[in-house]
Amino acid sequence: MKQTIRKRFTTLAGVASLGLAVTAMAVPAETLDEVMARRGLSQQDLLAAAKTYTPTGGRDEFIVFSSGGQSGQIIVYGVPSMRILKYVSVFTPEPWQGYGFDTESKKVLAEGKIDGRELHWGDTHHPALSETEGAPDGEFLFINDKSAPRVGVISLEDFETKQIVVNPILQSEHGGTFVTPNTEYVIEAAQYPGILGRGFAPLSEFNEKFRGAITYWKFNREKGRIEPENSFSIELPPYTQDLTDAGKLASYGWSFTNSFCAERYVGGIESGRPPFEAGCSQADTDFLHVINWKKAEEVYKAGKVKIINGHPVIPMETAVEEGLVYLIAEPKSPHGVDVSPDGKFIVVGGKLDVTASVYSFEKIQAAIKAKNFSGTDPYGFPIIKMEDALHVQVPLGLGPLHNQYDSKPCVIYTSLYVDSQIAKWDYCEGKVLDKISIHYNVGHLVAMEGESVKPAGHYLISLNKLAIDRFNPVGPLHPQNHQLIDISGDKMELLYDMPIPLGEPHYAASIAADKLKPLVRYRYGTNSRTGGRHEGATRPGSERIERDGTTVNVYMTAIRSHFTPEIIEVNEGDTVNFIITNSERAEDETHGFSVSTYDVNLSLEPGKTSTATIVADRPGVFSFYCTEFCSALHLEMEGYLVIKPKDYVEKASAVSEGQAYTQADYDKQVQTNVDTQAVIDSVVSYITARNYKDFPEVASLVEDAVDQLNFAADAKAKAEAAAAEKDWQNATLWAGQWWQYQVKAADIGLRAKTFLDEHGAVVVE
Ligand code: K7E
Ligand code: CUA
Repeated sequence: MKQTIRKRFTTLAGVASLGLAVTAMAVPAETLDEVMARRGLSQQDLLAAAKTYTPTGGRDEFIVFSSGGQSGQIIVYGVPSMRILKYVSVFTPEPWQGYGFDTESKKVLAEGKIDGRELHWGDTHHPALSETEGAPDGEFLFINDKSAPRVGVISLEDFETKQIVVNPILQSEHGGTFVTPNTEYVIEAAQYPGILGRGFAPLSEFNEKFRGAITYWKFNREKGRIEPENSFSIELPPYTQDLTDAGKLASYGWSFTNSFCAERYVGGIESGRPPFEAGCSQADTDFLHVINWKKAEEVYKAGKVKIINGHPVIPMETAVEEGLVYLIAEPKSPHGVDVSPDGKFIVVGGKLDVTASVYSFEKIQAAIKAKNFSGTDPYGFPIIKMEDALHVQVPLGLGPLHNQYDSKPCVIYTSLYVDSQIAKWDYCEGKVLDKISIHYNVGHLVAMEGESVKPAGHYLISLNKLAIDRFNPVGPLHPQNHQLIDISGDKMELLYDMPIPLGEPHYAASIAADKLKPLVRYRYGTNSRTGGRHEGATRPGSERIERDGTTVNVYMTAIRSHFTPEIIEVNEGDTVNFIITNSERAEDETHGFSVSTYDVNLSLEPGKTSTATIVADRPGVFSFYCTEFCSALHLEMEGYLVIKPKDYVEKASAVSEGQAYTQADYDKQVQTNVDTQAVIDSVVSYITARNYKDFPEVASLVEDAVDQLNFAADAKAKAEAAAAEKDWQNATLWAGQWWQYQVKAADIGLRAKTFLDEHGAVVVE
């Protein structure tokens, strides 16, 4: 290993001392025409490639947050490159990021226990970005779990899950998460009717006892948390509420929720009854729920609620009395409901119908004002006649599901599930403009900022349910297929297929990349899950092992390329807390921490403090190491957890080393270090002769290199002190450590130099 580093380092040093790297004139092996012929590519393919290909170091224009379906995660990728950037784990452990392994994130996952039961997955459907005045602001992200009624809160400072709230009254949900235009509330609507508060009633009492509901979770932006104590729900009939959207601008203060199975059918195929699918799609219409949440907020604040499982719920009678909820017939089994950018129209996809229905908010309000109702439903809610609320109904094709808006006025895209197509149409005039076939069976689609008051246009992504023949086969379970479509022209153009091997995508939210301002490093000693300082944050020099009865607290630091401490001795039966701070400031210098066979796995990003706890129930000598290839001596970033058996009797003896060093060894190492320093000096003068301060990336690399050189000076002092004592063993080893720090400093320096060369730095006086 050492040999290799020395060799590589000499090469680097050679380049550095030349001052300029030599670029060879490259002769391409094939011409563009030859490549096209060999791979069978058309001009159109080439154009599509040019629209998505992002050269090394290039960045994307938009960032998409896609639901990860059954994985309980969120997939983050860039558009137009379709490169996956991250998985954000919400309801499921994710080892790489230590989520569900460190104590801090375990606490977040534990918030998601339902009635005391730990859940190991989530069915994520609808991510929603926090909004300011109806446009995504890049601060927070929310997502629901359909299977267990939960909502996750993610901060986009670090793309980590900070909170999971459990809905106290629902059994399942689907119409979440959707936010109101200033993220006053995160909306979560029920799916399958149940007993509010998760109690029991026989299915024979379905109409009387089973209920739906919609929850308005209060979001506190300062704290970055949902406040369950300031949240409320509205009780609804057992109509199987589905998707939701919040009104905006013209319809601010209102929200809209679909439903299916307004027939309130209860299946029972096993006893000879027709199945749910028949009974739930028999009637021609279901109900669009039109809800005045602003007024509901007042009713809740006035205390006109019943408390179910500790949570305030506005009862149906009150909702009727106060005029909070109106129903409008909508074509049967609809799916998406999407409010237009100006808030004036609400578009509902028919799913089992061939039309999309455009409702006018103005007409709805006029009907409410004139009390122009066709009657009430069995629970007393007034019903607005469909024809009184409709602006237009447009036949689009088979299975209209979800809608997204373009930057062009009146232009909307609707997925056609059965036809496997996307329709582009004009919802003001009610006419179809274009259609494109996709592969296959599209569910949701996402246009860039396509649900905001000001959609960004450019791209549309089709989130497909099946991939069938699009990719190399990998067994019966196929990857999902996200298809990128160019919508900048009159005709939609398919650009790219992206397979995702994680879970079914439902919805995705998108945002202009420049609105995101994530952290590069944490403030020193941050508990990333609370955002505050970690009580166990440890500075270099104050690492320690503290025992309190049978609990051992190990306050550690991690930095290239060692942990302090490295040898940790405990007794069988002890509880050991490893509280580790990554003391790096350098960008992307993440360390991992694992303890063999003890299921310990931490991710320590620069500045972060994380904790892992084990009960030392198996005596032995357990290696621990860093799991991220953080530096040339990453493999040496190791240590031992010594768990002494209960009956072990200590024998006093020193560590016996495998190698003895002499003065000659010491002198040789010192000579290497002196030579190395000369190289470092030449790199430093190369950098400082240039306008490096104009490049923040380089300025922080220089900061990091200075840190390493300070560590080198410290090791040098230790080496020289040992040499003065003629302790050649320690003198040689400390001189070696001095050299390690030099190598890191030189490595960083060369990275900085390359950056300056590639970004046109100029010589300054
Ligand atoms: Cu899959 Cu919005 Cu849950 Cu439609 S949902 S596809
Ligand atoms: Cu730290 Cu590898």
